[in-house]
Amino acid sequence: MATILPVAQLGEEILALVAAPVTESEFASEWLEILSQSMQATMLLRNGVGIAAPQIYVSKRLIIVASRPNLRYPDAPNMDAIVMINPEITKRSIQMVLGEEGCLSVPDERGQVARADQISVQYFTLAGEKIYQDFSGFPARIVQHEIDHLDGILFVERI
Ligand code: K3U
Ligand code: ZN
Repeated sequence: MATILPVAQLGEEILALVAAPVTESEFASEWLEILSQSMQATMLLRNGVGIAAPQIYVSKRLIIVASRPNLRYPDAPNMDAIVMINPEITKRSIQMVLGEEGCLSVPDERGQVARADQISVQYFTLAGEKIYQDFSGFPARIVQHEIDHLDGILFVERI
């Protein structure tokens, strides 16, 4: 069974750091597998739709994105959780959209954030396979929010 991890809260130093890339020797490792399972279990327990490694006190470039329909985004797609390692946005639409965000690290606060409506992302899987994938709407918003965590940025700084 995966371990539920504590989530770093607003004001803690780790959330302001730029996270280090996952190295080639870490791909396909037991450590990365266990880390991603614990992140996913923690995200699900807290009812989140995403999580980034720095939020559980690991300053590494790994995120999980798990869109599902919710009160604010009833038409959001129900996606299997995607683990993205060293994700990079390679293209973003000029079109920006305002949408509500929350954060497991910022309790009881929601806000309207402008994000690119469509993005192209390059990332690696746990096995080290390089993936190119396009996202739009709510999933694109989650990806941008989580990559911000890797760069030490919280959504409240974008309101
Ligand atoms: O499910 C949440 C939610 C909040 C506002 C609108 C829609 C859904 C809880 S907050 C959440 O899941 C964060 C998780 C975090 F903080 F760990 F990254 C992800 C997120 C929610 C909404 C927009 C973008 C990202
Ligand atoms: Zn967050």
